[in-house]
Amino acid sequence: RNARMEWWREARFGMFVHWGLYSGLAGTWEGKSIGGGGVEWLQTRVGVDTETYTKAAKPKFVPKPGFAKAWAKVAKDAGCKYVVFTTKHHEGFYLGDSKLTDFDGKDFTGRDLIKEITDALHEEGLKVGFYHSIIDWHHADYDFKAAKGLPYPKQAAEKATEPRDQQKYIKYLHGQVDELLSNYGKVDVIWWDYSSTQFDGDAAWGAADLIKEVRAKQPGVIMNNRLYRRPEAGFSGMGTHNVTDRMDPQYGDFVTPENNIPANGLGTVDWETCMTMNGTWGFSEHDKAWKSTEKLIRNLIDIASKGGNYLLNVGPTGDGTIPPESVERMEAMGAWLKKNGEA
Ligand code: FUL
Repeated sequence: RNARMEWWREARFGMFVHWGLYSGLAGTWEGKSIGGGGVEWLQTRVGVDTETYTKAAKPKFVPKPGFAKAWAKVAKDAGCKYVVFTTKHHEGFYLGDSKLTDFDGKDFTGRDLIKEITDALHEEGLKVGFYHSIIDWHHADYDFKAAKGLPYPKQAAEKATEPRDQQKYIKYLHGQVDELLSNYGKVDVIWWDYSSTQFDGDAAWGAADLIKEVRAKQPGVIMNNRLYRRPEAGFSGMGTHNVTDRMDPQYGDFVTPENNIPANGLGTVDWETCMTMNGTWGFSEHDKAWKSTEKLIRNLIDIASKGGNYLLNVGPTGDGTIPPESVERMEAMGAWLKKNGEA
């Protein structure tokens, strides 16, 4: 474990990217803002089924040529050592070319977008992380009833009369993870998202097997612990309670609090704070509440000084453009790091 964690412990700064079908919708449904917060949840927030959602979202998701190179450059110039991007978010849309579904980049755009992004990151010498959602609002066997309490689009639930077989979904999830580890060369991080308090991660997602499968295929991969429920590890309301003395490699390698790191850090536990630059992970045309560059630099110093990594999010638009406000902030952080001899 120490061997695979070495680069990560030195890295300190990474770029997070939330990009999917929701990006083109930009936090707007039927001409109105869906409100603040994570607009990548648009489908559940407005309650629609996949068909309705896809019809609106697909025409607005049009990746421009070379978008991935631009991402890689922004990250590199900012002094990031790694990039974690959404290979699939809760909506279920897979950015690559999957044999297991046609709800993917290849079928929608004719391109394997995961490959484009991964190649671009490798060219810049950046480490590659895959955020992969274990929640899936699209898959016909994703059992939202078994997934007690995990949000699921209401209208979709009403329409779902066919029985669902979570075992089939688990097979699909594991199969797609295998594709992720087979098709894009070396993977450095898998960032699972997310199990919740109610779950037995093993029964719901085949969590223990998933971790074993990843390790068998690519032993160097570093994983977060969001496959499990509290208190074993897991999604702890984005906080850090209950995880400090419980981080065991069988649950993953690091924890992912979003804030509130105690003054002395988290002892021997490896952690990474992920954060938005405004108030949403996915792109919103309404959210202009950008954190100041000074604030972001202070966060980086604070987190690094307590022994953590800072995974700072950008949410590109439907054509893959990182908003200028984000680019500007990333550039300023890079300039600061250079001046202070860190990049
Ligand atoms: C959460 C997700 O539900 C959000 O949409 C976002 O991806 C955040 C980083 O993690 O669990």
